[in-house]
Amino acid sequence: MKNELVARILHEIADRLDLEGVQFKPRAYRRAAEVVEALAEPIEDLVADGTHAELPGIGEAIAKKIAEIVETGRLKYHDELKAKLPIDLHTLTRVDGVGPKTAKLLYEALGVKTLDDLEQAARAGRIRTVKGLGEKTEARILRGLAETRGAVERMLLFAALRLAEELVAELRSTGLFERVEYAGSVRRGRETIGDLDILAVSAEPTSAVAAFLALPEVAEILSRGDTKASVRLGNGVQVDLRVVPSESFGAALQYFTGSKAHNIALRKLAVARGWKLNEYGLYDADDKPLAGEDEAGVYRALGLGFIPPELREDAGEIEAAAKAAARNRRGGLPRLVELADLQGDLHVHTQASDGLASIADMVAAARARGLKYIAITDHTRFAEVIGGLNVDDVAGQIDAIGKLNKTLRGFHVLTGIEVNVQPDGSLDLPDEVLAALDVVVAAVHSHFRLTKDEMTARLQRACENEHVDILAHPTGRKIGERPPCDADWDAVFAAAAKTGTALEINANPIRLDLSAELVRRAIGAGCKLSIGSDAHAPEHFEFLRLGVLTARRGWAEAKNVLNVGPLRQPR
Ligand code: DGT
Ligand code: CA
Ligand code: CA
Repeated sequence: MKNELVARILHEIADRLDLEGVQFKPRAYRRAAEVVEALAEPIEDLVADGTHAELPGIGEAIAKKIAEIVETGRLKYHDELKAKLPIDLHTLTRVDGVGPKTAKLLYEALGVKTLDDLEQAARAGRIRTVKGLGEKTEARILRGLAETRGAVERMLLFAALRLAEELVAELRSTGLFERVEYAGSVRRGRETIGDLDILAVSAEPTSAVAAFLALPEVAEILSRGDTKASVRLGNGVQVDLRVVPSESFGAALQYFTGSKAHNIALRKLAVARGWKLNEYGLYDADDKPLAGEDEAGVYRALGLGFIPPELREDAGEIEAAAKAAARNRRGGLPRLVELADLQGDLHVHTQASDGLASIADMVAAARARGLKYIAITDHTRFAEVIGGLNVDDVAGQIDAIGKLNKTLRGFHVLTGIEVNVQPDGSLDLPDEVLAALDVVVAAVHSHFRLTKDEMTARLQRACENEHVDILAHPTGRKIGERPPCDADWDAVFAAAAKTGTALEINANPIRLDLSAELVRRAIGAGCKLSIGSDAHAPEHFEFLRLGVLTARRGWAEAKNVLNVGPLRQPR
């Protein structure tokens, strides 16, 4: 689907119009981009019957432009704007410390057009020579570059999952396959994905490979064989397909799911018994097959409980799976939290701040996903969010939610707020206002570059406020855009555990914050977790799935998660 492409071009038009000093128009393009980004269905389907013009915030002119992008893959108007300022604005502005204005400044002063140019300029110490920028900016850009480099060639998990599922569905619909599954890092739920690995069983491998090569997304064939092929899609993503015999499917799924480190550790276990493990199966010393058709069978034959893909990083999961595996299918592995365990979402926005929908619309979408409660946690009115809530607005929203709750059966809306944690750790709403709300989510939205000690004290102080229930997106990182802030996480987690403040796993695709590594440490420190969508549109409840994958990669069980199970009586 082309939603991402359309949203990216619209965002970039907004940035470029901003730089030209154009009024109002940038806002319209930005809103249109957000609407397209939030869509669950492919934009090309809406364009096909013209209904994209009926989307909220999309006027006639922008609707025409969207149709042009969908039909031709580009937009003349965008090309004209690009000709005036010929730089890779989208990639450059992904670097922490580089906004559109800085990018323009760097182009005019130093001729920086690409990420490579930026890196050269930063390394040569030329950025500090530009009027308005300095050594501090240069150092920040150098740090940011490392982050962006790592992610630019990799895809976010959300996009990768959608793509993998689409490709698998398309292959299944050809009728040429007995089985098709995706493997690799996307199956393990890693936060970024290098390429997609698809595994299949087919009675006619040659036709099966041909069907893969004929998929409409394929732009370039990288290699082809009788039972495997690699392609590059139009969006630049590489996809590998392997067709295997059905008696090897489980072993191949295990092998190509990885991780490599997990596979190596597993193979050692086989070798220690004088056996052999590869993508075709598990074999004894006489080459007699012991397992291969089904994945769990491979683990069982090795004396292990089934290890969920999210845990396969050689981080203690094999030792855990070996414990008491004979008596218990899971061995000593955790009973990982599942999406179906979640009954609520404690981080939701509406159009009262920077969301796109009403409370009622968000409630309807949450119900449709099987949730039983949500907390409305709009932003306060601080500098960066236009239209956030002030003290009077909070009172008004509490009233409105009270009335709405009277009309709902089997669903409850909690009142809440997302308060800003200021640099000294205080909050931007007075305690008596916070006391009147069911849920207080506290989050850092500015001053990310305090020293480690300052940031630690800031987050600890936020936890220590008795009204704060959840510390949202604790590290502030944006994958590929902004590195996590520097804090003594064990000290922050200790404060959270002591005060009963839950730590959020923010499920927004670009955040996934806490990361899986920090989730595991937070659980070790005795903290509760809250898996929050941070939804700004009805479709965003889908993000919860990413939050659950991240929780699972951090070894989280249902009992570690606040929004599992029915709502306990609000205070
Ligand atoms: P990615 O694509 O970078 O996000 O990460 P993966 O994990 O999908 O890695 P990829 O696509 O290179 O390979 C898919 C899986 O195949 C990998 O997770 C484990 C397996 N694999 C690849 N190369 C090796 C290897 O040299 N040894 C072993 N044991 N397994 C390998
Ligand atoms: Ca891969
Ligand atoms: Ca691969």
